[in-house]
Amino acid sequence: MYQFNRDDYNKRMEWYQDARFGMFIHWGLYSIPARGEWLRSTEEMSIEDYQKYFDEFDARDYDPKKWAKLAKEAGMKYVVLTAKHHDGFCLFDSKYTEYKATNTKAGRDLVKEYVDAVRAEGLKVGLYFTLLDWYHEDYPHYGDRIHPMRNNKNCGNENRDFSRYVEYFHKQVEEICTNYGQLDVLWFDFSYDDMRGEKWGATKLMNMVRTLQPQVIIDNRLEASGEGKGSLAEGNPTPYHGDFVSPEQIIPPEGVKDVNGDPLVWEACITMNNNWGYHGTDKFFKPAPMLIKKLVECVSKGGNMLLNVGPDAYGNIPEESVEILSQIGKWMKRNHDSIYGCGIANVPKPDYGRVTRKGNKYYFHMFENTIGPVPLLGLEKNKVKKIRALATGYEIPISTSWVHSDYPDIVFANLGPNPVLPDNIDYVLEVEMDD
Ligand code: H57
Repeated sequence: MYQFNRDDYNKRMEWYQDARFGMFIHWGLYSIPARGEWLRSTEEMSIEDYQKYFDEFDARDYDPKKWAKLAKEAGMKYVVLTAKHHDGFCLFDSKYTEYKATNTKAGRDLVKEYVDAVRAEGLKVGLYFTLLDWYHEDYPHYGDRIHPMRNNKNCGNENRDFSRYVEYFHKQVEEICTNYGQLDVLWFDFSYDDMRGEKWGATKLMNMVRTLQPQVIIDNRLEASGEGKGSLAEGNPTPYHGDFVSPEQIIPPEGVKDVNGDPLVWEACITMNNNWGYHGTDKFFKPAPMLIKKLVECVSKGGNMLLNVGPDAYGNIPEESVEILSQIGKWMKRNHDSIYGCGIANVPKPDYGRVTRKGNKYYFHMFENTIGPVPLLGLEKNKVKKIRALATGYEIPISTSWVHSDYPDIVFANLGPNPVLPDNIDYVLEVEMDD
């Protein structure tokens, strides 16, 4: 039986909290209609009408080595791929269903190739697995809040046996935890209404997962969001509590804390445009400079960012995403010391940006310049050892200007006469303090 242990937990979470930046990949049959991964639900589409995408799916350009390289070059440390999304279609070769990539024109286990490729790049391997299943006949149809057949009276639930469904998906999770070597992240999605906790057989499921993959890091979605923030603080979470909080499409305004106000581990998952699965007309991509600042925001609040891409029908990551990732990578290359292994700095947030910290190094992220010398709030004046421009390593002097004589306790940096920052996205000052 799995028993929570604080030391094991801290150890398990080390790489994950150092990593800070990962890639989410949503890919499946829904990438062909290209109207988002929920189209079966939003359009109340039947399995029969969806079948044409199964018949067509050929993964023509699928090359997970390319995905992994892209993630690595963007500075990401881990990748999470949808092994199965709500439509029930499996990218992996499950022996418990026919509804899988192996039986399409793709004709092979796509998850196998993915885990190999991601590992080969030295990245941590994550798999997403949905708790919902709109294909399985024992999953509630009529009257469920989101099932495609929720309004179809002919899809009543009289002959459905939910326990059969639970057994089915537990078996699939067992396959995932058995057939692909060591997994680093397992991302369950999601609980709602009474579909939560023991309804999913959560204790049994987690005991199995923890036995098969003792080191795997698991999200918190076997519970509904917001549940269980006290239990980790008290050291007696439910076995299915999970290892991190998973805010979706939001960066928590004040980070995530337990009932005692102590920081919890969290990861914000964010789409690059406004859809997880490939979307043909959603071109509302977040600019790279914005995403860099949002990553910094996550780290400054003690969290990770899991940034999504939605490969197209053939398996190609959209051009827009590739371009954005390469811009992020360019910044990361010079500034990753202010991200990896960093967290909450416990100094006031400056007007011009944010602060991250690793041990005795503070990273002052400047999203815009100040008028005159740059205040480094929260630092003890006589303990500053040196200040460097992180991207280039050059020395930044402490300011001795008369203009801040009214603020004798604040350390100011002197960036020189140019009002334009050398990096107009995020110029990072690395401040090393005496131990
Ligand atoms: O896989 C991606 C992301 C990581 N989670 C999935 C999405 O497809 C969506 C999960 N939640 C979305 C959502 C938004 C509003 C509520 C759910 C009944 C229960 C919840 C709702 C309706 Fe809605």
